[in-house]
Formats: sequence, C-alpha cells, structure tokens
Amino acid sequence: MTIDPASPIPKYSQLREILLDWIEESGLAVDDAIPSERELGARYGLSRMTVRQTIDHLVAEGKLYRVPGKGTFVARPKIEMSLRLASFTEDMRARGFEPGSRDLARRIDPASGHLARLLAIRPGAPVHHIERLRTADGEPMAVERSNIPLAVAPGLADQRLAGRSLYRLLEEEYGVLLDSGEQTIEAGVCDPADARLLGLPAGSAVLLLQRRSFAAGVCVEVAISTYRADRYQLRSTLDPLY
Ligand code: 16G
Repeated sequence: MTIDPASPIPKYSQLREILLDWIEESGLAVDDAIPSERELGARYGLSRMTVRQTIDHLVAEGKLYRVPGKGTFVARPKIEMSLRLASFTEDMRARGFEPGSRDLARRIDPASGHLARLLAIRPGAPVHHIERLRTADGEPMAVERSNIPLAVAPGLADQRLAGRSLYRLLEEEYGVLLDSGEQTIEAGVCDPADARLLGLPAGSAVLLLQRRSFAAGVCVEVAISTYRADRYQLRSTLDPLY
C-alpha cells in the first residue's frame, strides 16, 4: 500500500492503516521493533512530523510502545476484561496467566452511610475492608478494594489471603456462593499511590470498576477496583435495540 496524496484521508491516518496492515501481515511478534521514523518517512514519502503523529496515535492506542534511545516496538494485545461474575484468580487462570495477589490493607471499618446503602446493611455495621494488588505472571494489573459485611464472613480477618482466591474462600469457609452481580465501568485518572503500585506514570488513564456481588439475593461484596487501561479493553456482543 502507498500513501495517496489526492485522498481526503489525512496522511497520518493513511499511514496508520498501512502500518497496522503491515504489522499483521509481516508476522511481527510482540516486542519486535518497527522501522525508525526516518525509514518510514523515506519509504512512504512522508515528513518526519507526519510519521511521528501516526506513531504517537498508535502508542496512545496501546498498539506500539517506545523505548527512549532504542526505538518503537509492537505492544502486547490488551486483555479483554471479563464481563462475567468471575474471580480475578479464575479469570487469569482461564487466560493462561498465573494469578497473584499482595495484601495492601485489611481492616474492619464501620460502614459509612454510602457503603451501607450499597451493601443494604445498617450504617456503622462492621465491614471487612480488603485492599489487594492483583498480578498476572507477576505483573501488577489492578488494585482491588473489597468491602464485605462482617456478618457474611465473621472470621475472615484471621484468614490468610495472599495468593488465595477471596471468592473461593467465601464459598469454602462460609458457604457463600456468588450467583449474580452488577458492575459499572468508567474511565478515570490513576491517583499517584495506585500509579506507583501499578507501575504506571502518574496521571495514567485507568478503568474504574464498581461491583456489587450477591449470593441468594444478599449483597455480599462491594468492590471498587482500579484496572490498568493500557492492559485491559472491553468487548461485548451487541444485540439489536428492538
Ligand atoms: C474480581 C472482582 C473483585 C473480587 C475478585 C475476587 C472486579 C472488578 N472485581 O477481580 O470484586 O474481589 O474478583 O478475586 O471484577 P479472587 O477470588 O481471585 O480473590
């Protein structure tokens, strides 16, 4: 493919399509280098500025990444976020990653009015607050903050959680089998503390998730999670509107 100077499509967009096609067809693998901006400019008769604009877009989309002084490389495809009531552990295992988890904080807090409403408990009732850094093959993926009423899992504070599945533990120790949930997902900017934990530059884009999970109609968990937007994307099937 070549750049068509007569096309109404801006040249940087034409180059984007050419590069994406070329990456797919040339069999370039993740972490392989793409030609330098100078080479691409010469190959397609484009200014360095236009080539840079295209590469900037592809980097922002997460298709390429740059290493200063080394070049530009093919990025890993993003993980498709599960839209099912899956535990992190199950979800990662199903994708062939080794799930991991590091405890960041564990407390029993009195429920604020807001949290009490979400959990459908009385304000001030004790709630386990569990903050964990979730990893896949050792790489930080998300910070998860789970809130579980004490009444649901009384001895949970004494249970070791590192490297274990919270959902599995709820099932095995407390007979709590999650059977439904609801979730919101929105774009956000990572706060500095979470950015450090996730190994992201300050101010990076993230996906903010709020999940309520239920067992037999009772709300068992309100989880507020920060997922890396450079590693996750959403995919859903679309049904007709009517
Ligand atoms: C998921 C849930 C989280 C839950 C965790 C349990 C989201 C946003 N979060 O990651 O609410 O606490 O699974 O995972 O989906 P675990 O059983 O591996 O500990």
